[in-house]
Amino acid sequence: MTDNDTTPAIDRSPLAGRIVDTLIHRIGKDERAARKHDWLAATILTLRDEIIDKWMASTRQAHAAGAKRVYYLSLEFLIGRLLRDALSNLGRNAEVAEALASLGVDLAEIEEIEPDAALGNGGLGRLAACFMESMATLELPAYGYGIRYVNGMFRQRIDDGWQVELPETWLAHGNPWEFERRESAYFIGFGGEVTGNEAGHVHWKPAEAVEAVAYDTPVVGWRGKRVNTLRLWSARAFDPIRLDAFNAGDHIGALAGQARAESLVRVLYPSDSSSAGQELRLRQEYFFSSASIQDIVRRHVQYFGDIRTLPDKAAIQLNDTHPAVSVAELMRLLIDHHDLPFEEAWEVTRRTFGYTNHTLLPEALESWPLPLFERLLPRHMQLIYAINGRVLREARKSPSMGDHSVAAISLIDENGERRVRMANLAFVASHSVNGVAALHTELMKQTVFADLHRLYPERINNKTNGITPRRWLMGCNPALTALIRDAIGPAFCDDAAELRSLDSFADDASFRERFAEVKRSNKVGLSNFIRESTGLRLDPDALFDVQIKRVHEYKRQLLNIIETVALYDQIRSHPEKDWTPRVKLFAGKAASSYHNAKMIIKLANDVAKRINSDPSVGGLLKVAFISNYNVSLAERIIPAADLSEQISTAGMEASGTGNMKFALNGALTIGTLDGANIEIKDHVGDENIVIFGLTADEVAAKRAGDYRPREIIEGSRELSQAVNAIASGVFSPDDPDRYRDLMNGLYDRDWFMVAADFDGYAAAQRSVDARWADRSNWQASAVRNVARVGWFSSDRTIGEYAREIWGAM
Ligand code: 4GP
Repeated sequence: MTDNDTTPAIDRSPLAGRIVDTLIHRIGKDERAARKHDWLAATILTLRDEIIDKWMASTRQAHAAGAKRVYYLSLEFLIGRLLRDALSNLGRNAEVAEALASLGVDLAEIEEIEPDAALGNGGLGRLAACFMESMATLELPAYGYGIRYVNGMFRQRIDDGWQVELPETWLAHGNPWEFERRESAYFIGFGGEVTGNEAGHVHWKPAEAVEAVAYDTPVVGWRGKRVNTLRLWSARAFDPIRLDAFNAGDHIGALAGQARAESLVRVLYPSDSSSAGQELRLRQEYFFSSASIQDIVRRHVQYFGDIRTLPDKAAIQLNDTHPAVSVAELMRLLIDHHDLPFEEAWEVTRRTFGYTNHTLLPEALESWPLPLFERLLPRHMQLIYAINGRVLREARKSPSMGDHSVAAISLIDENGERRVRMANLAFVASHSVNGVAALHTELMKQTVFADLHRLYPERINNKTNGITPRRWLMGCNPALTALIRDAIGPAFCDDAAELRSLDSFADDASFRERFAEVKRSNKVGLSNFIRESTGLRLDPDALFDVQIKRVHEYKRQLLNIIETVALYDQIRSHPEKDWTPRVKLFAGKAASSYHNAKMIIKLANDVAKRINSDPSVGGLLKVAFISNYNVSLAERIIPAADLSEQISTAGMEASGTGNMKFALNGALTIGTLDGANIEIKDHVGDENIVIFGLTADEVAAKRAGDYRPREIIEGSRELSQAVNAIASGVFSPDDPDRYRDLMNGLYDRDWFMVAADFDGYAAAQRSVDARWADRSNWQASAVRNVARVGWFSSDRTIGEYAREIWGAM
């Protein structure tokens, strides 16, 4: 940073002294040579030193109390940056900013260069991160377990409108947050054979093995009351180099073992709703499940002695089915290593596990070809057969279970190529199975788990998702936080439900004005960012209409884009009308193998290019696709949004959590009756949300019946004009056929009901225009949104998990 020679040492606080000391003695740089990354690392390491004391105290306390521990197993943790969060949760922001300033370093600037830890694809991974923070806040002794991917979610670049995927190198400058725990290493085997002896002891002799090594990151709860551990596994070969091979001249081959081990933790699979289907993915799942279960069992035996008391002292939550093989792994350890009889092991397992389902999309329901599973995990396959036998016998006893139901319950899918059904395994092995929003939970009972639900009617329960208000209000929107504190005092910082007191301020004109000023200044900030990164100039007084999330057909970015095109047509045909100036913002990544999602990104960019350069819309409409959507970008965009697009095909978005973040920051939702939108509507009130479109039942009925999208498109002038314009190359003159297939998909099938919902959506958008015209009413609604969504705090959600599933509170 700056040359600090002139900074007099006497002005420095002890904290500033500690940061410099860290810089010199742990980074090995003096102030003159230090670059921004060095200051960032020195600041984090200094803070980490202080966190360690609390961390150890937390562990000691849980140990002394003999407390039950919660283990959250997740293949994804989308944690984002940690410094700002940690500082704010420790209440050290001002002090650290001041100390750094005395060293000529700007805290905000170094916060900005902290890489995003993007170890997840989307909602499920971000939920895991919010949950980690809330568990620490509620002072639950909890561990998160996952994989330390070397390359997390890919970095997205937009080249000529196309998504290009680049490796994300979040570890390039090292990771000052983490501790490598060389002593916490486990043997993870694959393949080989299973033998038994006369005494009935089973022995699995794996053909290959790697070592799982733990890396721990502290997770600081609000007010620093408790610090929990996020333990991520990395892989190492037992023989990092085969010297015989090396000395014989095979320099590459000598390192193959290490390369194979590393490949296990190299990448996060870039898919959030289609199972990757690769052997490597199954290996990853087993690798982290086995390491985590071994660690949990070791800790329990060390502290409590008797493995049979595991369910009293440990609750293991499976974040979707990715860690479901843990069930078989625990059974294996209990039976083969701890000599429990099968029935007793099963009882321990079932009482220990809970399973959360995050999506009903059929392509996301994981199943593995049986031969693959058996080859990789022969002992686990035996145990799964044994579990299956037990479950099916139970099912057969129930008179209401016919052959069809028994086949649906089976852990083995016998239709076509035989496969192991991970969702069924997770379901039968858990004492609790939960959905993530009320509608989703109902649909779980009616659809994918209908038969399992009849067999075990007590098992399915709902836990509506939540978000941490520390990151998603206090961290990302300090101006709004200060305004709220001014109005209602600080109680909401400790309990988001207290936001309710803000409700009456919706009627206070002067408060509304200040509220509007905060929003405007956030919009100015975002506009500046967009101008700097794309060159596009935006009017901060226009309505900022935002859709940011993974790009997927069911989330219907396409509906939004087509409506944008229709609006563009209308503005051009009727320039005399009083149009609402709008900015349409998009951001999101498409899975690399998902063709249509990538075409939708290109279309958004093509439409943006055309509209933004057309003088005839007179600046009334601008469209921007912001590249590389991630947690930090969301933190920047959400506080600046006026309108939140939550327009999935009803029945397909399990919950959504972006919807909650926008409402908490004073955006109105335009949305379908899907996922948690329904509960958001119940909380904010019908008059403070814009709902349109088919219900989940109507979608199901249409799909089962005679849905004819072509007739609908042809019957709607606006829609057919927009679809035809796109299909005929108006937005892709360089390649007029580019969108023909995408549009034909709407005419011919339209599985996601874009056509059916178009008119309703367009009408809802015009009602948004009308609301926006009455600005004080709009602001009042925005204030009411903030005031009424405190319930969607992940503290509330975690409280429910802790009491109703984990028995840990
Ligand atoms: C997501 C769901 O699509 C989203 O609706 C939900 O809010 C989120 O989980 C958290 O529960 N699912 C995934 C996934 O991210 O990979 O299945």
